Amino acid sequence: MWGIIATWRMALEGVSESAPQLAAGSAASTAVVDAVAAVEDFPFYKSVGYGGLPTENGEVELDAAFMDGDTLAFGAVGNLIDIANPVRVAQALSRQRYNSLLVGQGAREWALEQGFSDKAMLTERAMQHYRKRCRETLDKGLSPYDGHDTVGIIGLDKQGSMSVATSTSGLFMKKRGRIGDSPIMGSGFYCDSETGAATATGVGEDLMKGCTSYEIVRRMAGGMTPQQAADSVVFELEDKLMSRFGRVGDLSVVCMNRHGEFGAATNIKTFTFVVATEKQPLTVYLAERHREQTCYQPVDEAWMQAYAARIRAPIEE
Ligand code: SD4
Repeated sequence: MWGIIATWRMALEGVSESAPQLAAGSAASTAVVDAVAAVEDFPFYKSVGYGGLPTENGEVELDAAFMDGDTLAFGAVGNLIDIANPVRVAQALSRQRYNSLLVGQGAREWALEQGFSDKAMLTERAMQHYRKRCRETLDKGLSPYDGHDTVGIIGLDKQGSMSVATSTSGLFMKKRGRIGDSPIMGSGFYCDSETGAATATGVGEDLMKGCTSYEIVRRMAGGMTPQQAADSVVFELEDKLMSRFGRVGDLSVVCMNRHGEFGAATNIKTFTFVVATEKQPLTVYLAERHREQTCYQPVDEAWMQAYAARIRAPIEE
């Protein structure tokens, strides 16, 4: 059995290249890292890698992670500036015995020492978004944190190995130095080939309160289906935060077990994910919340076209 599942429609191109490779027997680690790197490289995805949206200081600080479900080795970077593919740096760190999570200047220096390319990650288009948001925030008092999306991809290969990788520019207009859940093992991602893997997207500050990805994997190990684990973790965390913290942000997750069965859960209106397995052709699903349960259906052609137009539309400044 092989399978791959990813947060958000933006993963489609990367997943469509990695899925046939998994079908042909290649390793889950390569499949997820290559698919995430494809999202990082695409300039029109404004929340990951090149073209990602900046901090309130106008700098692009990127977070990424990789975890190998066979060995439980992980590597992660936070606030990485101007390195082409943060996810590849994270994977390289997972091969080190120590220093698994590096941030800021130290992460950048290590990446350069290892031969990763220096690349200016702030694009003119991202700056247009930034200038527009600065003005809107001044005019209308908008929350600077609206708008975000992290790519998280889980792979299962024919040898039974699983891996997960994440990458994000984090929340738009975040403070310099702020790190979300995406490079934090157990919150933004977790993977154990003996059970399965999970990855999250949404407001990192809230996802971390539930150690969301670890908790999903733990529930799958306890016998829940991936869908039960995803729904129960997301909705219990939402209820808990509403009653004890008084508010809750966006929480969305995808997961897959070692048999290639998958689940997705969200507390928002439109969460998309991409999945392909030996049994299921490549599909983009639109997930919606129905009370304490997440339902999903494939997106239609009109949706895909509207999406393509939206991400490339000129930004009116
Ligand atoms: C963060 N979880 O930095 C990320 C942002 C995100 O969908 O996923 N947005 O908090």
